[in-house]
Formats: sequence, structure tokens, C-alpha cells
Amino acid sequence: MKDTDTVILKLGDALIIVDIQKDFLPGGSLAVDHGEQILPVLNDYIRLFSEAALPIYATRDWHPSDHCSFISQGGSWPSHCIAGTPGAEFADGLELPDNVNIVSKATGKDKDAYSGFEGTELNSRLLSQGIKRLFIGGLATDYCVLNTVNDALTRGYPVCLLKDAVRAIDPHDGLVAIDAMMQMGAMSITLKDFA
Ligand code: VGL
Ligand code: ZN
Repeated sequence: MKDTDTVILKLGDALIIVDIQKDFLPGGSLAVDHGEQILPVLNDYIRLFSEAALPIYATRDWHPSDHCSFISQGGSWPSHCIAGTPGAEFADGLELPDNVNIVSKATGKDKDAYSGFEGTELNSRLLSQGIKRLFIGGLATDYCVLNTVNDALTRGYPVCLLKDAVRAIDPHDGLVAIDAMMQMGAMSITLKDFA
């Protein structure tokens, strides 16, 4: 975006907050370094969307205790975000509104899903709410944010990546992921771009 442009929120916009769960934050079983730094930024985005009466979605990793992605099952991750456990809860510092739209993903034992669109009703809910453009931030840049953004672009939504509200599991992979999302057509914005 050009220096002189500002983002003006409009009807048809929605905020998608990806996987801000205790297990992905310091102290959690799959903690993203500095993940807590994006909480106040996401809270600012939440306020912007709430004040404009625009919908807010929050995805969550919602795994069974024997999920295929866990090392104990031959997968590559420590156990994390087991449905109904404290680690799967949204972070205490995230100020989600009461009317937040929650999307649970990777809920079956045999399939992982990094994208909020994969195996969920996210797209049909967006369509039924008349959503035309998505603002996406959260954790982790190199996995669930990357895949959610790519799926959104593939489904035809213009996407604004909230660059000041993402953190990566691997910082280098995070930079590569941001490049890939821009290459796919996402626009990178920060809070400063709002009027
Ligand atoms: C995620 C690894 C495993 C994520 C979820 O939310 O980015 N990463 N499960
Ligand atoms: Zn997971």
C-alpha cells in the first residue's frame, strides 16, 4: 500500500483472528516466541471492527487428545490445543467481543488443518454474512496464518494481512511466508494504515 493510502473499513469487511490460544503463547505447549506481543495490537483491531459494527471471527485449533499431528501419534508437534483443555482456551489478554464467531478446526483425529477454511463452515458463514474482504492476523505466520490467507485468496477474497499482528514459530519461515502471501496477492497493512 502507498504511504498516502489509508484503509477505510466498510460493510462486507471482516476480521479473522487465527489461533490466539494459550498453548501457542509463552507458557503453552507449542509457544510462539513473542506471541504475547501481538495481543494489544489485535485488541486495537478488535476495537476498530467493533466500532464499525463489522463481524469478528476467531479460529481455534481444537484437537482430540490423540490427534495425528502430535509426536505421540507419529506427527511433528507436541500435544497442543486439546479440545476443552485450558491450553485450547483463547488467551486471557485477547478482548474478544461476546458476539465473536468461533471456528474450530482440525477436530478429527486423522486429519490436520492449518487453514481456518479447511473442514470448517468458515466460508459458508462468511458468504451468508455477505463478507467480501478479510483482515487476517494471529498465530502462527508460518502455518495457520499462511494457510488461512492462501485459502481466502483462492476463494476470491481480497486479503489484508495484519503484519503487526502476526508472529511465526520459525522467524525465517515467517518472513518467507509473508513474501509468499504477498506474492499470492495479499496486501500487507498495519494499524498505522487506518485513518
Ligand atoms: C498451528 C502448528 C500446529 C498454528 C497449529 O496455529 O499455526 N501450528 N497446529
Ligand atoms: Zn495444531
